[in-house]
Amino acid sequence: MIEVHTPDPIRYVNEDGQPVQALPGRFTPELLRELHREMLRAREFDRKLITLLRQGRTTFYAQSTGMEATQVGLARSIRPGHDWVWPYYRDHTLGLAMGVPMYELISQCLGTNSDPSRGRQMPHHFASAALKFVSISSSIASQVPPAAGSAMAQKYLGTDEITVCTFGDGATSEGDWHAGMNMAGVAQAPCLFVCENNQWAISTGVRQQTASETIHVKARAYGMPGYYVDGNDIVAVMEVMTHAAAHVRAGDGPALVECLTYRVGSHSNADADAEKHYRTRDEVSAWVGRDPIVRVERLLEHLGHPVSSEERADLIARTHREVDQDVLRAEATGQPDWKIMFEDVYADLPSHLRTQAAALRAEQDGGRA
Ligand SMILES: Cc1ncc(C[n+]2csc(CCOP(=O)(O)OP(=O)(O)O)c2C)c(N)n1
Ligand SMILES: [Mg+2]
Repeated sequence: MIEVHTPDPIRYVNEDGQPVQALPGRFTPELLRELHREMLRAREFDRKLITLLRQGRTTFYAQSTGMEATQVGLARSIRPGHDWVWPYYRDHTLGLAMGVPMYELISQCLGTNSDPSRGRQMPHHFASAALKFVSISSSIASQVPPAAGSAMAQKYLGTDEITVCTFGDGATSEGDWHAGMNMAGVAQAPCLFVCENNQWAISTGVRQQTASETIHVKARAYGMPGYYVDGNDIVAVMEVMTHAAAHVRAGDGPALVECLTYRVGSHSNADADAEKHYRTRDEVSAWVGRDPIVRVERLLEHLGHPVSSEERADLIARTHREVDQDVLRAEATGQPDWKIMFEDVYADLPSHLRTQAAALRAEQDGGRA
């Protein structure tokens, strides 16, 4: 039985990889290895994308290093392609684990012709129509009211789909967050709200963010259960998330899960290095010591199924090759033509956009048009 509103985060495995309560039977060494592979793939994706950023091949990226257990664990607890997901900008690890092809994600980051949004979205703000993974918005918490609306529609239509809405700790101070939580609560709509509490909102620490003791306690005010989980323990994340998703799918109303984790790297390339000014080296290294990937490695070792250093190195090399090949393939498709800026929104272009398109054409053609 998973308890609501626990004072401490629910946990199954401690930092040393030792189970602190009986591991549910489904966590076989095979499954744990699979989860380990997915988390490590996402970690290496982060590493490679930061290199691309430094090379100037993309212009924005927000890493999820340190938060892999939260995002992979969530992906494993819902029905990808069936449930609707309203994510936020740090959720590429969730997307990859749900099955967004790496090529598509890289194409979006590079804004090439192979990018489904064809360069018209901010880099790293991808979407997947096939997986019902809604286009990411940079505006904090702006996804929360429409996610509540999406869940209300599901209830109205009587489907067994649910809506999943993710956000950071900082998002919970936005008016949109409260409006969306309230609407979902009143309508008893099937929405699973997931707070990826990485304890910082750029330079604002979570203690400056709210006077509430925790984030999950806020669920009470909106008439839904709140769960508190160790977001660096993938076993705990999957157990709690599966339980909360079942509650939501059963028609028992929305739920909030707060995953306590940590953003190990900088907020984005916008504050690379700046984080040295707002948090201590000791705090960061304490959380590096609680790495979710290392925790699964230690657990596997404890269970007698260690991941060998060769296996680990091979997995890393394979991911790097995959990224390298996808980057070259995406870049070979070329950059979209400027004209597509004016396409796909209006059937008939309004006059002010026609004027702008003509002015741009004249500029592009050096006045020949
Ligand atoms: C409405 C709005 N206000 C401010 C910002 C600037 N901003 C971008 S990211 C961010 C921090 C959000 O922190 P959190 O929700 O905890 O997510 P995290 O980045 O930590 O994953 C802020 C304030 C924004 N994008 N949108
Ligand atoms: Mg945060």
